Amino acid sequence: MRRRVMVALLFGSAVGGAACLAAETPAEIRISAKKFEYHPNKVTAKLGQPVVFVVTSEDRIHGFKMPDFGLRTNIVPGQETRVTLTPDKAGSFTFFCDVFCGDGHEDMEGTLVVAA
Ligand SMILES: [Cu+2]
Repeated sequence: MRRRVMVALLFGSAVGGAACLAAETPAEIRISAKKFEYHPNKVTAKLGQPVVFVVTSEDRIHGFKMPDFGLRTNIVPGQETRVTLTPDKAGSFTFFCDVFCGDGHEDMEGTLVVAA
């Protein structure tokens, strides 16, 4: 009887610990870039909740720029680039490539929707 209570207590605290850990880990938004698009090109986040953009490139160096949040990085093939953002405003915001990558570069963009 006593042993059963111990097991229940241990299990309970383990589950509680995992839930706590999940709450502290920012959500990952994975975005892959290639001439001349991002995939996906529409992503969502929640106001005040930190997210990590994990961006990769399938072909060459691209840029990832989101002026509304003062965010930019290069996306280098063969590596994951991580950028953290805690959106402090709601709405639709454009991100785009700012490293010239050929004809069609100007159309290389996507949208972040921040829900309140
Ligand atoms: Cu480009």
